[in-house]
Parts: sequence; structure tokens; C-alpha cells
Amino acid sequence: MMHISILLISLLGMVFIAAVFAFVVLNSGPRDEDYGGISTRGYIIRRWWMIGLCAAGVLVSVWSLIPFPLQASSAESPRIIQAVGRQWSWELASNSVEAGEPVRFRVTSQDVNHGFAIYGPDDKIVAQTQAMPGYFNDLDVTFEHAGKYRVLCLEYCGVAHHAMVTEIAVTEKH
Ligand SMILES: [Cu+2]
Repeated sequence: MMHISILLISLLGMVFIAAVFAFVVLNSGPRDEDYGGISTRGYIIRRWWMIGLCAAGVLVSVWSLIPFPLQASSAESPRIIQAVGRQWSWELASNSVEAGEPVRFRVTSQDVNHGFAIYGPDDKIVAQTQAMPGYFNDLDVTFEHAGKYRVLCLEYCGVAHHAMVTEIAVTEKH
């Protein structure tokens, strides 16, 4: 039932966008002014702007890759928690963990690819891996602080992708 309503909403959305495109195509005519007015100076500015953007892109890419590869967890025998993604929910074998306890999430999917991402109480990402049908990806996490963590999907997997949320309660060490 939910799938059918979502399909209908998607179809209506697609019809609307197609109608907007058709309206623009039918109402656009030949341009009044030609491109002749664009001066050589404009092209020079554009070229340097392009070179500057490329250089900035390379610098940002290199800078953001410096912390990688991340150190793998050295935990000897972590607690294993099965994590299964499907359209559109997460199912964890356990939703409660103790702070400081080494945990290994064994992540898979029952249908399409999903992105298994854990966010901290401050909404910063803590760890992430792919959830893939037919594969198990291990994600080692040791939660430092107690609090309410959330698992979200980081790979667009359909119209209710945003609804793929579950919580992990991290309790104080005892
Ligand atoms: Cu997903």
C-alpha cells in the first residue's frame, strides 16, 4: 500500500516536471541578440576563472584525503551486531551498546545498495560503510561517549530513502 502511494506520488511528480519542460520548449523562440557582443576580455576572465576553480578543486581533494587511510580498530574480540538494510528501514540485532565496548557491525542489505552511516548525538558522522546485497561489510566502532546515536542511509535507494533511520542507545560504561 505504501509502495503504491509512493509510486503514484513519483509519477505525478514526473508528469509535473515533464509538463514544465514541455511548456518551456513550446514557449521559447530564437534569441534576439547574438553572441557577438561577448568580448575577448570575457573569454580571458572565463579561462582564468576555470583554471582557478580546477586548482582549488585539486587542492581541496588532496587536503581532504590526508587523514586516509584510517587506522583499523585493533580490538581483539569485538561484540558482533548484525545490521540489515532494506527499502526502507534498518534492522540491528541490538540497538544498545556500552560506551568503550568494541563493536563490529556486520552490515548487509536485503535488496539494493544502501549506505550504513552512524551519526553521533552532535550530528557528526562517526563511521560508515556500504550495505550490499550478498555481501557482509564489517564496520568496527568503539563509541567513546554515551548518548543517542542514529543510523542513516547515505546512498539514495528510492523515494523513502530519507526514512531509513534507526537509533543506537550508547549507555555509560559500568
Ligand atoms: Cu537506503
